[in-house]
Amino acid sequence: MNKLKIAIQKSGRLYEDSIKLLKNCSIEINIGIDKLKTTAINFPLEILFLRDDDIPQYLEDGIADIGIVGKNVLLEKRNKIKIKEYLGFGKCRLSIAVPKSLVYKDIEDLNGKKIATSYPYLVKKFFSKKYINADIHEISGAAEIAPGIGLADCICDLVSSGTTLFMNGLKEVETILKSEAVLASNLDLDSEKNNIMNKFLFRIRAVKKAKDNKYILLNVPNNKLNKIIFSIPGIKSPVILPLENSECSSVHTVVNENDFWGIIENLKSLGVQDILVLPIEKIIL
Ligand code: PRT
Ligand code: ZN
Repeated sequence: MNKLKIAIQKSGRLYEDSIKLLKNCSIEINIGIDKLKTTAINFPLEILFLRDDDIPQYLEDGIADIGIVGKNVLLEKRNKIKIKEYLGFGKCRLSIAVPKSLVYKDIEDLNGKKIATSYPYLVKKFFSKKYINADIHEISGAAEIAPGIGLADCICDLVSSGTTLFMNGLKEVETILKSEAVLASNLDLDSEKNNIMNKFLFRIRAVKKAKDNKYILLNVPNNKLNKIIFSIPGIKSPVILPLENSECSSVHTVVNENDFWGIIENLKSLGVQDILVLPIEKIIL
């Protein structure tokens, strides 16, 4: 059987979560010492370990069929490949930052400034949309030190916690892109590889859905049952089971992480006390 080749980052910020994603999809791999490539034990998948910057080109050339990479890298590189799924990790933003001491009113203040970045294409596109005329200076990394050593007036780089900017005396003033890891694919997969990718995507979506939801169990007095069920938006109708205490029932349902605290507060205000919350491993709908 043909195997689907997936490219993941060899080491760095996306490595651990990419491996965890395979594991959560029940795909077992053994990582050898050389860590160049490996084959999954129980799924038709070959894993190639690469630098993240190389992944888009490998996908376009068909050396890898699918790959996990930051959306920031994909949009900067502009290879002919397709985003199949957003993966919810590696979240960051591509932002412009200026020295803290600079009084910044609005984007017009960037006119005529020299800006250091590893994302020249995205920065240029952003400036031309905003009619800003700035001097873009391409560097390959560590943009945050550029203003301090006199290389540039400001920078455009990835930010997650903001600590690096803070430590370098910089402040974030404009966000030009919100990014996260994505699963991207080559445009011309044959039908066999396409089938394997769809099976993999099916598992990824089940894992993602489970992560976004919680399973809750609560004991409810029967006279409040209708009111309480009405206040819980579950995935479908909740399960209601009788308890030994004939005045109460056990209600089981699934709630979305985003609605979770609101629902719990609501249930508490309705007098529900025993609430059990469980993580879900996978949801297949
Ligand atoms: O060796 P290789 O080329 O494969 O890796 P790399 O060093 O180029 O990339 P790596 O591992 O640093 O990042 C891989 C991907 O992770 C990026 O392309 C993003 O999609 C994503 N990501 C998420 C980040 C960050 N968060 C991030 N904070 N990538 C880099 N950073 C850096 C940023 O450049 C800055 O230096 O972290 C610093 C800022 O972090 P905070 O937390 O201080 O704001
Ligand atoms: Zn890189």
